[in-house]
Amino acid sequence: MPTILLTGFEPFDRETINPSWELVQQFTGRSFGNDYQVQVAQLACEFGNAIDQLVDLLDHHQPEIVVCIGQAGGRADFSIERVAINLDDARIPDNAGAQPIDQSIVTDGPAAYFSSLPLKKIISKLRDHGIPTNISHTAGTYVCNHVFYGLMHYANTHPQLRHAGFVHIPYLPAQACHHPGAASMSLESLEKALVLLVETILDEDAFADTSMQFSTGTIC
Ligand code: PCA
Repeated sequence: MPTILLTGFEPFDRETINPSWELVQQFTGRSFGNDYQVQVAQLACEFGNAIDQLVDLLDHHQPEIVVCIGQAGGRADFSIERVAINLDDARIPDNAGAQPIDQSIVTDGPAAYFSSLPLKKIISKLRDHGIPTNISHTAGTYVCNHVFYGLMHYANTHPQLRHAGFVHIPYLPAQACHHPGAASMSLESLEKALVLLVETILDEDAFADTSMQFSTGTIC
């Protein structure tokens, strides 16, 4: 039975919840299509350990599809990350107290990897359903980018992992109450977005459509 692995993170930076884990837990025991079984897991917000946990999960479940999800407090959109870079540069210590600065994630690894999710199709589908979403060109340089890079590095040598990527999500409303002015997104909207995202990936298998000709680029 093919597997879809969804991961979220434990809380970090004095938060008591992490929206990514609140979201991913909603998918426990679910399936998609005729036979895609979902596995969910929580990753530690720790450099090194988080990738070790992820690699154990990948080796164990051998998923075809992996979407790792993390909190991006302050962002307004459901953000599909496009690129993971080979760099740790932590503004704050992780949950184990580590604070790597200007370090490679994989020594001699490529500078960056691109997501293998059908980004434009996902954006288009979610927008059609009224969910504020965008492609992001940086997952930062903290634990989320670290895990994203580790995931794509693994995918690079495991072709059976056909679609892998990372999504950053806003605060939940309960968190935004403690960050006046910060954007938030309800758990219901996040759940709808993630269902549509997975359905779009599965739909991608049915037909190779190259017609998505719209830009989500930025100009500095
Ligand atoms: N967000 C952090 C790490 C864990 C999380 O949910 C990040 O964006 O790096």
